[in-house]
Amino acid sequence: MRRRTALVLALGATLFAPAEALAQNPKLQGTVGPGFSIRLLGPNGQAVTQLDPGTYDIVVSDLSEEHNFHLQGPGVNETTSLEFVGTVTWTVTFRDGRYTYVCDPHAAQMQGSFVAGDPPDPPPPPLPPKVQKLVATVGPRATITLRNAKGGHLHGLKAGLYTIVVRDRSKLHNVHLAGAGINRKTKIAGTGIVTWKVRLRKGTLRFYSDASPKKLKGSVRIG
Ligand SMILES: [Cu+2]
Repeated sequence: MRRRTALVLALGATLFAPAEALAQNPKLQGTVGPGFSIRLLGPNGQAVTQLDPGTYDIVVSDLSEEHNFHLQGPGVNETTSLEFVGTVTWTVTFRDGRYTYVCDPHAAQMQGSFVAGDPPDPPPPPLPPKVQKLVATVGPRATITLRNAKGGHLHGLKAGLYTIVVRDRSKLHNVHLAGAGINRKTKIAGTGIVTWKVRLRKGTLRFYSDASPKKLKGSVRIG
């Protein structure tokens, strides 16, 4: 045994610089359980938040049957099973990117993450919900429509905030929107343009003229 080690070391010394031949993968210590805790510590005993890309040995102590340790990110997807209790070592190579470790059944409360190298910027936060625009038109002939801002037909809408531009172009008809959380109308004899800001709820939004509610009518599903 000793002879073999010596031989490997001698070979290593000729093939590599000595420091590289003896270099070991840096070690990280992952622990999950026994309570609702999950950790990944670096050689200094601090939680890992930033690493250089490269190959690491991850020693994972899974201390609970209720929890697992799942490490995921670019090029890496390692997990202990839920029932497993014990210690495993994974040799993984981190490249530039973001990595997360979670207990899968309790991912909301048992999770952590770190970055390796110089990852791409995180995606921007989601924009506030857009107020969508609709256009309701009655007249000048005996027609009523509810369209999107580009004049396209509606095939169902999502519940949410809407600006509805109401174009009443007929002195014989009005626009009446009812259902899905609203009930508003223009005057039959009047004409003009008004804008209503409304919050549409799930249901059926009906639009019709009160002068001819069976002929000038339509509806759209709000889902
Ligand atoms: Cu868990």
